[in-house]
Amino acid sequence: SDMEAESWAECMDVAVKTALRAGQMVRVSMMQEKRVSSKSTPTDLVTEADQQVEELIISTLREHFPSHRFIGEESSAAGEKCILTDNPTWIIDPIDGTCNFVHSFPMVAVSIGFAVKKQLEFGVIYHCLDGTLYTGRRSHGAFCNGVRLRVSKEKDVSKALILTEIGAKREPHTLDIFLGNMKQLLSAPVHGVRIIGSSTLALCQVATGAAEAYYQYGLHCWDIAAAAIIITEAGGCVIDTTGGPLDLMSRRVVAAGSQEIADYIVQRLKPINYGRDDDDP
Ligand code: 2AM
Ligand code: CA
Ligand code: CA
Ligand code: CA
Repeated sequence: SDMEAESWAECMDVAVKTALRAGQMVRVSMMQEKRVSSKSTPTDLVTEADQQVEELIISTLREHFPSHRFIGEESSAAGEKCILTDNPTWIIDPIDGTCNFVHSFPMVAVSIGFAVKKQLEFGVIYHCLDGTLYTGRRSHGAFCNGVRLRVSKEKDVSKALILTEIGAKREPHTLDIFLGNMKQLLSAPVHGVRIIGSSTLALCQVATGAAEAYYQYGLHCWDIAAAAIIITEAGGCVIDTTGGPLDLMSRRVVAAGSQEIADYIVQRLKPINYGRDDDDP
């Protein structure tokens, strides 16, 4: 209803303010000494700041919207099911690019997505170090610092700049698939491949048209929720790596400016199977 649409706009205002505050906290923490530990593997890093920033975001949002549900990377226990219900749900990555954060490599973002009835309503991504704010709201377009975003119209993969990431799992088998996919792209040949260390900021580059596509296997719902609505609203295509519709829990995504380049990735690259976010633990 109109009243509901109105209230989601209010949620988005709160999301923007909260992302800016969280981003400020990330900037400050980045200049201080970091306490780093690892989670599932030695390269799966987490810092005190990840937990503190998530705590700030969730407590702020919960104060405004006590009946809503919250899914956040650092409050989702390892191996625990991550279930998206029909209830209004906030999907939060407090620091996307933790490894960058640890090294003070300036590609770090706060990502806040919001879904109702499992449909994304809006997303807010704040690039903490250059102060760029990306937003997208269903049926209202996508913006970067207030400027309307449009994806690249390029259809030819040999003229594409492609982005991906390397996850924390580095088993020989997954590395072989990763390298096979690299070889496929580099010999297509695409113009270039970039790995910037932040899934959400990489996805924002697809939304602005600075890159033609992004693909990744192994990410979680908090890595894609906000970005998916931003790219869709910028006219892009966000799908599952099987070619079907995006499934936030599938841990796979292909985002592209054009269907043609998305199809190329679906057809020519080999997915790595990491299971689902909502798998039984
Ligand atoms: P994070 O920094 O929030 O953990 C590079 O590591 C990018 O991929 C980051 O955006 C990171 O998010 C994300 N990422 C983390 N773990 C991953 C995994 N297992 N598979 C794929 N991407 C992952
Ligand atoms: Ca992480
Ligand atoms: Ca992330
Ligand atoms: Ca994170």
